[in-house]
Amino acid sequence: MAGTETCESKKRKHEEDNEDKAISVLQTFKLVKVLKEDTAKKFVAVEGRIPSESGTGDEDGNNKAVLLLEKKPFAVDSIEDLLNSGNTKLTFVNDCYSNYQLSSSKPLHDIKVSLINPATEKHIMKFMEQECFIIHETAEIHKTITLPVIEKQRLAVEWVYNILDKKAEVDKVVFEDPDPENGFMLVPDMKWNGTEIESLYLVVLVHKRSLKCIRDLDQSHLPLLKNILKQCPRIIFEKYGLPPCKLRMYCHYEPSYYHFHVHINNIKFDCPGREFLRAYSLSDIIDNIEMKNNYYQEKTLSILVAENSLLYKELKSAGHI
Ligand code: M7G
Repeated sequence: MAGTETCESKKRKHEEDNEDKAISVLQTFKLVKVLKEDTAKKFVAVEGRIPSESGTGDEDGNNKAVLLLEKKPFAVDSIEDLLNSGNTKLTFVNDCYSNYQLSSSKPLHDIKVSLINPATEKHIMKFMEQECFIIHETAEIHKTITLPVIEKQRLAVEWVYNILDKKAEVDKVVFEDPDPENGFMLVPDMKWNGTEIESLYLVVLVHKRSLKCIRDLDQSHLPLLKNILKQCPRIIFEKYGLPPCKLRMYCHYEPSYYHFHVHINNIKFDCPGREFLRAYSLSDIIDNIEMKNNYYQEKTLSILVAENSLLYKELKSAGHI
């Protein structure tokens, strides 16, 4: 018994040390440039440098890093607290209209910070404001241009394998179906804080590692897709009380990460990436494959290509742009 306790407390101490380390890393961040800013969404993505611990950084010993900062939504049930929580200055008044500047010390004004360290050029590109073009990707373009580019330059999916292997986010897993063919893990997306139902966002990661994206899907994957479509809404309703008719379930094409996954979010949530050019509804995917086995191998798919990407360069030199 005493041995178990010592083991537990050692584990806790180790976790606390890791947390302290992760927090102090954030404090060493030096800003290089703004990659993208969205004042309406109160979001900014910046590139910076962080001293490398492994000695793998640049000549100054720094890693490239990407930092994403986003103001969190208001907690409506604390509005009265907020109004009484700090310095209030009147900035405008006319008839029944008035504006105030309220500086609150309440956590209502917390900021969600995401750090990618070390960040690759691909990460930096992903968050950089860029000119984008629509390309109609035929099966032939996919085979001869897109696939070789993906092979050369895709973002690592270590974070996915860490979840599937239970090395990361272990305490966050909402549900697991362990079947290697038709099973999956359901976890909160890192974009979501896990509490506000208005912005509910989960991601389904399939166990089958050979599946990369919707282009790989055919009728042999229908049991997997139907399993996700059937189980996830039920689990989400049981855990979060949000009914199936309030859920958006879709895949991205092209995705950023080539391990097959499904996005699930609250239809109320105005989340990035739900726009028609990238989002393919899971139920439509199932229907299309049921009608035609090789639908996604043959279909021309519209994709958004960023000007600074290798894909853009290759498509341009092949005369597709
Ligand atoms: P995607 O369609 O490949 O690319 O989706 P996108 O990021 O352009 O949408 C990957 C999804 O996985 C996104 O919604 C990410 O927010 C989410 N995600 C990315 N990472 C690195 C993690 C992670 O480490 N943990 C979790 N839980 N979600 C992640």
